[in-house]
Amino acid sequence: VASSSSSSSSTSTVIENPKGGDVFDRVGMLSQVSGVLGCQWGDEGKGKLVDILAGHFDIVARCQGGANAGHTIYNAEGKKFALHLVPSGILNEETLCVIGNGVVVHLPGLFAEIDGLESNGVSCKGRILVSDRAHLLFDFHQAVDGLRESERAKSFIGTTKRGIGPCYSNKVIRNGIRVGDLRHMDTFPQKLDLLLSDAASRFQKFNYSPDMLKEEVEQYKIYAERLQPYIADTVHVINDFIGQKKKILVEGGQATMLDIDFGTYPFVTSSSPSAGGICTGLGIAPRVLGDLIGVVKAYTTRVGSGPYSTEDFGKTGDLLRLAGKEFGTTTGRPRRCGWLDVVALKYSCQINGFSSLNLTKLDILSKFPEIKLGVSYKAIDGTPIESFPGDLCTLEQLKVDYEVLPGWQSDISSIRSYAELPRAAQQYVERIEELVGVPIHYIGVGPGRDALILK
Ligand code: 2SA
Ligand code: GDP
Ligand code: MG
Repeated sequence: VASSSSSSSSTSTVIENPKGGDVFDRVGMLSQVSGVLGCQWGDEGKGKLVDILAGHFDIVARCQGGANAGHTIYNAEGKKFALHLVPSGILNEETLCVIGNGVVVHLPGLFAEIDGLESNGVSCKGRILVSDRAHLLFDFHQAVDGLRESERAKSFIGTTKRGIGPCYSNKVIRNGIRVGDLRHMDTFPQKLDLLLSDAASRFQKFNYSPDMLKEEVEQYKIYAERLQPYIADTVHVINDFIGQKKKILVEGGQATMLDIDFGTYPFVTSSSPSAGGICTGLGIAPRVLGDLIGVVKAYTTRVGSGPYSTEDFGKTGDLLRLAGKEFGTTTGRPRRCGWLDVVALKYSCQINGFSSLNLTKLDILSKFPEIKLGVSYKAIDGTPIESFPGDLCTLEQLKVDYEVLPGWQSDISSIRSYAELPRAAQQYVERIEELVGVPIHYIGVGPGRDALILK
């Protein structure tokens, strides 16, 4: 989970507020129930913002996805942590971390993550709750993920092979096993047998034997005992906290463009990483949702297959990947890179109703003499496309119109106030705000906790 970092990460958590007053004025004013969600195709830097905001919230909760997520954060000493299931509030000692009902939980992975955190001095005892309604993701789901991908031949999705789709499939066809089922180990073998037999009948290459069931059941008896103190009715806990006026921060995994409904289907994940997923994945009523912060990288990256209109296959893409260290946190896969897609960002803002945005990795654009913004789409016959297309064919064929802005070509990574940013960097930020109609309140200029400008 953790490793020491050679990056220029922070040794302090102090963030200057250019408007004066307490450094956390703005952050402290966030709504009682707030959320941090990805605007693009994931890896925008959600984990970093959640880690920074966590000190102002009583609970940090995950509502969807599973160990496909990879959130990289740094502690005050600059030590790097890559989290997958554990919410990014865990480094803040006062914060309770909740894994909600909408998450799919791979117990061996969760325990490995907890062990890694504990061995790096992060206490998890009494600080993590796992919903009894969350679905269990078994090793066999990961095997099935691989088998399904190999069946798709050339149109593979490029999943993380963490078993996410197969586990959500079982949830939806209603033969899944939930965390709460671990309270009843007498009926567990029968349930698991049904699940494994189902997979075996579907996939010839899936070897299922009575020994396999026996071994898995024995293993899960041990896991059930270990998990026992973590299991909770998190719907009740969260709503109780809300009743006591305590603050909840929701951490999204993946992002809107990978949403099962709104993303570039079928090249999406199997959950709802957009605003609706907060309600269904935690049991939070829509009317108590407050500020939602959209996290958007200053350029675009995507890992896995599927259309992405501003992808750059040349030098720009390579330079962004190299400068931005764009490799998957979970799988290490190189991320596809290109300029910011404003059409997709507007669509994401529409779906989520973001109150503000966090523009991340602005420092990575410092290398470019000019910077492009993908501002509109047109069909191959030149007809303007007014909204983000819902069908793959149109998406794959469309052309993007770009606006070209001047670069600033100077290192901005140690700048901590908006006023000190080069004018060209400010113009880039302000042009995005103008095109999208949502204010950018947070600007990331480095991976460390302190590398954040409040605007
Ligand atoms: P899955 O595994 O079924 O959810 O894959 C379906 C698609 O969703 C994409 N996906 C992601 N995209 C970006 N980041 C993710 N997390 C890791 C990270 C990814 C990694 O933080 O870097 O390490 O490769 C993530 N999780 C899922 C996936 O690429 C498929 O396109
Ligand atoms: P997440 O999945 O959205 O939490 O993002 P990831 O952690 O997968 O990927 C974002 C990467 O960018 C991580 O390595 C972060 O440490 C890093 N990062 C976040 N914000 C910034 C920033 O403003 N500048 C730079 N240079 N790196 C950043
Ligand atoms: Mg990530």
